[in-house]
Amino acid sequence: AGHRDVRLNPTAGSGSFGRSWGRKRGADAVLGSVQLAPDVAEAVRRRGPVVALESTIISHGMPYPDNLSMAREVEAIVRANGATPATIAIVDGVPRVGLTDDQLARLAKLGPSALKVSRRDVASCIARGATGATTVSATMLLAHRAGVEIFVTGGVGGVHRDGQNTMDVSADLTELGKTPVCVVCAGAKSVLDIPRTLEYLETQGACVLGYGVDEFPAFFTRKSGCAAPGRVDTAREAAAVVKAGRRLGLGGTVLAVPIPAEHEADGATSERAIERALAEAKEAGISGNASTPFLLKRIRELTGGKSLESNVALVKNNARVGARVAVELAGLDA
Ligand code: PSU
Ligand code: MN
Repeated sequence: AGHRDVRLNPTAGSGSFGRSWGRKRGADAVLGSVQLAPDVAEAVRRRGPVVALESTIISHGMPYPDNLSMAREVEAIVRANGATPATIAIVDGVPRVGLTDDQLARLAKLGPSALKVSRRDVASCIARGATGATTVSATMLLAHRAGVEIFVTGGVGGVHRDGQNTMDVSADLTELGKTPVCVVCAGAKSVLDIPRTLEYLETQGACVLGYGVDEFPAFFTRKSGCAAPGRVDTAREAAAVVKAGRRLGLGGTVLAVPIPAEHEADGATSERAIERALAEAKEAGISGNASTPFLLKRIRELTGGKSLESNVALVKNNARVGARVAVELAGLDA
C-alpha cells in the first residue's frame, strides 16, 4: 500500500509491493530483492522526488578519480535541487538503490574491473555475488523495481554504426520500450548511428523529447541533424508526460537535454576523434559491450581530456534538469 505503481504496473517488483517492507529504522529497506538506502526508501515511501543515477558511467565511462568526483558532485546537485539521489549498482551480489560514499568510492576505484551489467547480466551478477556497475538498461530496471521514475545519465546507448550488420543495438533501447522510467540524458553519442537509434526507439514505442530544442542532441554537441520526435520546454511539461505514460502503462521516456553551449565540443574536432577511435576499434576487433568504454577512452585521449570535461559538464546539467522533473512529478502526484 502507498506505492504509486502497485496497481498500475503488474510487473513492478514481481508482486513484491503487496508485501510489507522489511525495514528497521535507519537500516536498508528491502523491496523484492532490491535494497534501498534508508533515505531513498523514505523518499519513495512518502512519494517524494527521487533521481536514479547509473554506475557504468562511473566505472567504465570515466577514469579515477574524475569518476568519483563526478559521482559525488552529481549527487550533490540532485540534492541541491530538492530531490534524493539514488546511485544504482550491484554490490557483492546485492542490487542496491542508493549507495554509501564507501560503495561509491569502491566502484570508482574498481573502474573497468567491475562487471558492466546490462539487463542480460543482472541475474548472473547477483547469483555470483559479484560487484557490477549497471548500464542504462539495468539501472532503469532496478529503479523501476524500487519505485523510482526519473533517472539521470550522460547519454543513452543506441544502434552502433554498422549496427544493421553487426546487430549491436544497445539493450538500453529495448528497455526504453518496456520500462516506465524517464531517462534524462544529452541524447545519444555521435559514435552511434543516431538516425537508426531514433528509428529503433520509435519501433520500441519509447517517447523521445527534446528539452527546449527541436533537434535531438548528440552528447558532445547540441545538434545531430535529426529532429527530436517531441519537445517539452519545462520540467513540469516533462513531468506531465511521465505521468500520462504511467497512467496508461506505457514504457520509457528519453528526455534529451543538449549540452550547455559553453561546454560543447568543437564539432569538427570531436568528429575527427570519433572517426579515428571507431577505426581503431575496428582494427583491434573491439566488439560487444567493450565498444562504448573503448571509444570513450580513446576519444578522451585523442581530445587531450576535452571530451571528459564535456562529459562531466553535461551530466551535471542533466542532474539539475532531472531533479527538477522529479520535483514537478512529485508535485503533480501530491
Ligand atoms: N553515458 C556516459 N558514459 C557512459 C554511459 C552513458 O556519459 O559510459 C554508458 C551507459 O551505462 C550506457 C552504456 O548504458 O554506456 C551503453 O553501453 P552499450 O553501448 O554497450 O549498450
Ligand atoms: Mn552493444
